[in-house]
Amino acid sequence: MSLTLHYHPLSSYCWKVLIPLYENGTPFMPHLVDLRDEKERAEFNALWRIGKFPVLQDGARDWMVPESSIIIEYLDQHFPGKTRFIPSDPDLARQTRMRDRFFDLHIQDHMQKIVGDRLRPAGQKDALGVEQARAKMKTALEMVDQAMESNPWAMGDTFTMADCAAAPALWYANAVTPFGDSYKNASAYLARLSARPSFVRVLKEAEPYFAMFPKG
Ligand SMILES: N[C@@H](CCC(=O)N[C@@H](CS)C(=O)NCC(=O)O)C(=O)O
Repeated sequence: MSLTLHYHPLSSYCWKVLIPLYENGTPFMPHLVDLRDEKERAEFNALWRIGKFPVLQDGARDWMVPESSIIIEYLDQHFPGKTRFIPSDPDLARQTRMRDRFFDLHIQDHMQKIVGDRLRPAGQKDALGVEQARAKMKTALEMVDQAMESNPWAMGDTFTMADCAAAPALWYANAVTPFGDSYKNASAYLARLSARPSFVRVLKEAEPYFAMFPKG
């Protein structure tokens, strides 16, 4: 087995790459990194100085692959399975990457800002930043709700990398501010994602760690 995934089961961006790994039953060695542990953090930083997971290591090719979208591209290229994550048509591929970026940058990153603020010490909170993040996330959720009116998946009938990005982004956005009443289509999409066996498995494995999630 050549692949090692450095990850944490509660991390939203790690969920994004666990989904494609489980979709295709790609063999890999999970390496859980506890960033609260100084030694583990130092070892992980030695691998990737940015210090953010997921990071995939491919021992066979001697590649170290950070960044969730790039990891999915790498898996699609070198470990193709029954589910392909990037369409072969260049226009569809570009649209898929755009939608992947949309879920990361316009939902997931704002959600991280909101959750991250809960971990800040009293007196060092960023109320304005959180308010702005909430407003931007709301706009993006409205756009998802409109886009998902008739499609099962982000790119239409086919499950792609964009859906791998959507699953953690929408799941955690909904945990932060439940949107079932306001955005019916986005909510139905999240329900479809949550029923997908690869994501069911990710959520099940995260369950023992949910107590670590900072409450609002
Ligand atoms: N753009 C990166 C974002 C990765 C990221 O934000 N990871 C978070 C966990 S979800 C992390 O490692 N946070 C730890 C830290 O910032 O110290 C990706 O797509 O992989």
